[in-house]
Amino acid sequence: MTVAYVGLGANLGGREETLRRAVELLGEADGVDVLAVSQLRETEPVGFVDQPRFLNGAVAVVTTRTPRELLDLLLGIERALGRVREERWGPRTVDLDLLAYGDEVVDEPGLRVPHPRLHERRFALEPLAELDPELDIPGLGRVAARLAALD
Ligand code: GSY
Repeated sequence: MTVAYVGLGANLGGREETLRRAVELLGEADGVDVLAVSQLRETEPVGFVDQPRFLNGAVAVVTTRTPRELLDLLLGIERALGRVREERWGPRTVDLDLLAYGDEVVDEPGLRVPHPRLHERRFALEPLAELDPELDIPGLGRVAARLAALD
């Protein structure tokens, strides 16, 4: 059993409803139990800024799935909730990112854990710090300290 963290994001359609449904589907999947869900917060778009504001959060799960199996589940939930692969930095109906998986580091085609841009993303670090400020992410250190370093 491993504790993993999944980032939640959406900036199209019924954002909150979609993210709540994503968490439900995650909890209904085999080998995944939801431990905690952060608040959902409105955030300014980062990167491509000319797009609607995002709703972002994070969820902690305990899982018997491997990182690849968990990623496949996240992609399946995104598809079930109507996500089509839009432009890379553009708006999206739902975005589920595998942010961290225990203390494991994975670097494979299509799968990098911890998420390679986590250290620079306030919209991902803030909900993680809410779930567990002491969370120690391989290569990053404690999330609360990382967040403070962004200030
Ligand atoms: O996977 C990240 C999608 N994304 C976001 C996001 O989730 N939140 C904010 N605030 N900006 C973003 N830019 C991109 S791309």
